[in-house]
Amino acid sequence: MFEVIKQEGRARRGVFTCPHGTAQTPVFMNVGTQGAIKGAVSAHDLKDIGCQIELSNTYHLHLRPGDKVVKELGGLHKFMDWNGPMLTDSGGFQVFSLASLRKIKEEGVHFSSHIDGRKIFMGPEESMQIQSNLGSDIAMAFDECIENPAPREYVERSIARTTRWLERCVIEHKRLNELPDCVNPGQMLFGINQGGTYADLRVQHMEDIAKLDCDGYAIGGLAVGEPTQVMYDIIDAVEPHMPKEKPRYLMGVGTPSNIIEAVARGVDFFDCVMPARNARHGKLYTWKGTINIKNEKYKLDTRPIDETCTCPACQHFSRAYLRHLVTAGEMLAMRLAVLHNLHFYNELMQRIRDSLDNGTFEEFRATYSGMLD
Ligand code: PRF
Ligand code: ZN
Repeated sequence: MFEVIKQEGRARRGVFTCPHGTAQTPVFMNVGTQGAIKGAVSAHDLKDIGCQIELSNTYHLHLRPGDKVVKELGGLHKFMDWNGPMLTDSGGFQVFSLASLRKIKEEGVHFSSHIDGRKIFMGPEESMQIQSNLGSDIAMAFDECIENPAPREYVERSIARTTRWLERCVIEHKRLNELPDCVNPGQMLFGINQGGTYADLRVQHMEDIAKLDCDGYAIGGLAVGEPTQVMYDIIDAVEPHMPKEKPRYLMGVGTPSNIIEAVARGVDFFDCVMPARNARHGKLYTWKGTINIKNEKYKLDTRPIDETCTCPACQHFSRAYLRHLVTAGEMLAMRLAVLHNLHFYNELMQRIRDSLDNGTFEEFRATYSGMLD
């Protein structure tokens, strides 16, 4: 269930409810690709850094340990001990970004595992079955994420197929939810909009998939090679055609500025590996911009990463100590940096929500958009 409780321009403040609880939107989903957050962060840590929705990947968990194993162990919530809302991506993106020897056919995608080269087939039905076995609260449709730029003719054929795949997803998803041994019978299904950088194809595809009455809709195929302004223009074009009463999710985006700009254009859900990946490279977020903790100038800096931050790293440790841990190659450095950056993203969303509640989102946007990259 989703309810928009307040609006400022096109920006929406909402409340989303699913079988494992409620999330306040706009929301950032924290990425735990294979049942853990990269950087030695567990689901318990997620609670401490303000995470509302955890995101896992169909593709990774299907390869290892196997979704049937996870089902036998009671589902992914129980397996990783996260009892809050959870979304699983369909594999439609990971297959395209990680797997090799890929062949796209009408029935689905044939590919080789990036772990051991084993030949695997995944189509809409398989993706729904895997996500059903994992027992997430939100399953994502099986789609083709087209890299930008792509020829118009290719995009036309691809989105027609992605629509047919969605029709198959809807049927299989319904069938699975009704099985007596279903892990999470209340699992929802979100459709995914594609169409490359062609605004008219994006709109046409959105109109086609809106007819299938999914529980929410995502914009996929952005932040995959196109300039930032093109991404904003595509969101501007598609948004008016997305159902108003359903959540909207911009997949795999992005920097804090990208998120603020997408909220301004009516997006409710986000996810991105960027904060965790940046943390592992020493790039840390502060409300005055990013810093690189490896820099010599932090050698004697006794301040926390950000003086206003309440994360586990900033509450106890100095920049000097963190820099030392990074330089010495200690694993703790990675863990503290990831906790800080994820906390920063969750706090960013909290501040966006507060500004929407207070009717000051446009002021917030003017202050921080463009400043936080
Ligand atoms: N499709 C799916 N997952 C995704 C994407 C997509 O297009 C993207 C694109 N930024 C990220 N994750 N299924
Ligand atoms: Zn911090």
